[in-house]
Amino acid sequence: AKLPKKFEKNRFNENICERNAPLQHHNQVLVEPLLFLNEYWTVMGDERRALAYSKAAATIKCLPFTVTTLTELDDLKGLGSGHCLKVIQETLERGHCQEVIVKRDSMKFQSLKILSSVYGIGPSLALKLHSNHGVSSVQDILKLWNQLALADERIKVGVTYYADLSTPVSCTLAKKIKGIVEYELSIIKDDFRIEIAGGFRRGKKNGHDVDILITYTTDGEEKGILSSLMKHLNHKGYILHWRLEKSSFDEEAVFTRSPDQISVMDHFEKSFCVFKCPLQGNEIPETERTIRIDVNEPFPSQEQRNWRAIRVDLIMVPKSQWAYALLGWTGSKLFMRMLRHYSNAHLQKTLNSHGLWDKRENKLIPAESEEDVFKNLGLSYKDPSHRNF
Ligand code: TTP
Ligand code: MN
Ligand code: MN
Ligand code: MN
Repeated sequence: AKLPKKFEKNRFNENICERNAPLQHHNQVLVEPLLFLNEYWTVMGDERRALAYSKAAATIKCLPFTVTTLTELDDLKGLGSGHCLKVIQETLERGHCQEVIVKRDSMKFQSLKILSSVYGIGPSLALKLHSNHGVSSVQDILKLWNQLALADERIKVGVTYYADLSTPVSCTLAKKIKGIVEYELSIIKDDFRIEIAGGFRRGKKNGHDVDILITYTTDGEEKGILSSLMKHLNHKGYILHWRLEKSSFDEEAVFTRSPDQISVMDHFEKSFCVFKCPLQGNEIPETERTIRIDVNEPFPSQEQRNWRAIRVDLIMVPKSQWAYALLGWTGSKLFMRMLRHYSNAHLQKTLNSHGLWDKRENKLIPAESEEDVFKNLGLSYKDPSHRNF
């Protein structure tokens, strides 16, 4: 096989955490069907299969050249068992994959995709609504609202603001939200640090939400601030809905009781919010003027509406955990999964958003910055823009 001279297969395979996954890569056509199948199985509730496609897509994203023949992929780690390769082969040969076309048209998939995109509805509830109640759309949820008796308050919010919440959030709006939070914090107590994490920090132009991390100069100073911040934000009319989660961090519980668990859940004090974000006239996207769903409490009419609903995650972090929290909340989810596996299986250390635990020495390894975290893992530093696995 003719591989570009610079590409060293052994190095590429050595440690997958050392790969670089940029947003713009060389194999858009190949990655697309793999990402679709990842989405398909996520929506259908088969996480294991979804993960296999997500890993295969990530491997292709990291290649520094455009794949033209299957032999160029021989012996590459991360492409999974035969099925991912079949999808790749067919895409190389025919420019598309028949399985994707068939699955894309599946009514069940289309219904579940819409349902699980509603804030508060996950894949399992979506399946229940579809199979037991014949629900296929947001309109169906509205029609059957009383009968379905959905207890989770978030679903009501998710349905009410469905059009807004399914419109991508721009980087500009993310920064506007950050500015609002920053201002209210500065009134409460100075000397904080605030950072947008998530996809925006990885260089994405759009996101489904805004992830905001906050810390103060020393551990403990952050106590009580988040409730106070929510009071201020509510008072100013910035909040449509929120759910506060108390901090449940306990060193022993987090690091020693289930050291092998590969989980994204963390124990920070946080607020899952739906912001009422003020808009300038030119910031109201065209789509919002046409798609709108009215429930019991309808929107003000479009003419009056100078705001939109945006999902915002606010996370309060004790200073000593900041570096690990920033890494964890910057993601991507697959990158963090890879790092946790590597750390656990190859270093005998447990990594999560609170810290890095040395299982042999039974102690935490401190870090001031993300650079420190990478050093502690024995890896070279990776810029957020290369963490788009
Ligand atoms: P998301 O906001 O779900 O994903 P994203 O920002 O990468 O993409 P999008 O543009 O669609 O918003 O999660 C951001 C990161 O936060 C992700 O790497 C997982 C992490 N995370 C935690 O660490 N703990 C949590 O409890 C949750 C909900 C997310
Ligand atoms: Mn996000
Ligand atoms: Mn989020
Ligand atoms: Mn391994």
